[in-house]
Amino acid sequence: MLCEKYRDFTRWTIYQIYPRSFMDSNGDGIGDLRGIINKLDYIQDLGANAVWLCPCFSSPNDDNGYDVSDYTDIMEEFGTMADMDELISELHGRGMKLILDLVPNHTSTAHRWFQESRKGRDNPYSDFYCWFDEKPNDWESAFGGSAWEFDEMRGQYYLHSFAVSQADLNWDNPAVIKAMQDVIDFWVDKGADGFRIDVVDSISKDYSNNNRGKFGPHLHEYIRAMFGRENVSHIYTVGESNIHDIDELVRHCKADRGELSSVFIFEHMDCGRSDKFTPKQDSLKSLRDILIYWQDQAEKNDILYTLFTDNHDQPAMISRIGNDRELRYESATEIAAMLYLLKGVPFIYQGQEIGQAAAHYDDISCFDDVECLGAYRKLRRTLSEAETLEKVNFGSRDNARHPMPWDGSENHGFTTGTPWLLHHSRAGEINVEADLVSERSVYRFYQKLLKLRRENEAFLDGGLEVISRPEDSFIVYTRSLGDEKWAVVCNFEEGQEIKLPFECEAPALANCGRQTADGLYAPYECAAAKVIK
Ligand code: TEU
Ligand code: CA
Repeated sequence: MLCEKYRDFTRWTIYQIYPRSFMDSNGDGIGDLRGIINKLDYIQDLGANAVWLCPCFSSPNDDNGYDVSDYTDIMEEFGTMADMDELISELHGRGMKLILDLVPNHTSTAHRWFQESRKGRDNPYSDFYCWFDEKPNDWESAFGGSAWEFDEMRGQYYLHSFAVSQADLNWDNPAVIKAMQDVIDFWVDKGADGFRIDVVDSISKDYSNNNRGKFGPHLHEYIRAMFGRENVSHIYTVGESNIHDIDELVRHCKADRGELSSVFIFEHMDCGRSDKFTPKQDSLKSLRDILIYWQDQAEKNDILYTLFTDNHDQPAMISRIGNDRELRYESATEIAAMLYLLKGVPFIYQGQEIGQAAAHYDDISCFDDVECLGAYRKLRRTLSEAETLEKVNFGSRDNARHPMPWDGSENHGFTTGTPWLLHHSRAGEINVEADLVSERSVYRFYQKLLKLRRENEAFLDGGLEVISRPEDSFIVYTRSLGDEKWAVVCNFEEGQEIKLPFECEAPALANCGRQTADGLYAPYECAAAKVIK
């Protein structure tokens, strides 16, 4: 049984915004806070009651905000602190929550702390970063090349697990912990209801392992230092972490640990794979099996699970395992039905609700992502331009970061200027306006799905029974609470009809407009129906 606090979090539906690409209000081609304020109706109408903003703090934008230069100020391009205050009060006025993206592992080298730190070994910031006379190991940065950079001014090497301009903080220094506690308190006092914590697995380093020091010896102590404090005990936290085993998950987010409320499990994503630029054979079946495995583990251990398939680092799931052409609507709705009727906290990445497909660019000059540009240079040494572009197109994070297409006009209602990143080549076909008037609207399906989930406790807190077997190319599961029982069906394949082993009412949710209760589910159909007996 989930504890009371976690049960409440299952009532949150979190809409993830990549602010740079969501909505531009002033024509500079870059999304901003005012743009988000202007689109809150759209988010609320969908059925989301919380938003997670990717970093919106001051930053030189080498990694689009994940290189913070001031944690308590707003990125100039996104607006002002007054805009943020307004966004918070607009959200709270609607009964919605705000989740901020906290980046505790590293700062931009433009941050004042780093600028002071590099000056010498005896100032208050000297030990804020991971400085060494000699490289203690040969770690590689996640974005390619050595993770160690020699700084002429200081005369030492510093660690950067990501870009050269993202210096890792030294959490073994109590002053760093205090500084990050102050950042958290600043935002909680302002009204933040929670945080997504970037690469939280990396804050305590073990310099002797070859996993870029992840899961170091003081990890749990440091997480508790952030979130185990009374004044923040009410907030929701979700850690980004490369956890693969259940015991580690339990140590992170069992309620009595005073650490995190939840963690993103990435096993169904390409995240953390050594070669993310080579497509992997995923399918709806493999997604199903991984989801069910973790759902089951979470249930047995009273863990609050996170329900997500898309984010700003990954190609759209419908492009990876579905068919984003002929079966785009079916893929989008089947994945949603299978996922969001499980137990946990739903996360929806901007554009997912209109069946957004991964983007594709024809020329390397169209890309922006620091990671993929590094990969391009490396791959290009051994591959042809065409082969390299194909890989970059598959793995680039830009294919989830293109501007949100609001309509079919030239700049798709995102900006009156020139967008910072090219629109998706299919934005004329896949956009909000077109989706909303379509008979096969993904948005409307999401709306119904989220409403169903909200209005029936069985989906929030009910037990799960999986009826389909691993060899089936469909999923059937039930969620039940007391006398109430719901069946969820997703048929993954052409040429097969599914008959349920029990009788149901006409589906309350279906992706094919069916109203009848003949109990037969057609190819690519997904539905949720109340079980009669
Ligand atoms: O990503 C961290 C992470 O685990 C990487 O493996 C990430 O998946 C990377 O994009 C590999 O493709 C987080 C953020 O989500 C990402 O946007 C940031 O660039 C990164 O941290 C550094 O802050
Ligand atoms: Ca703007």
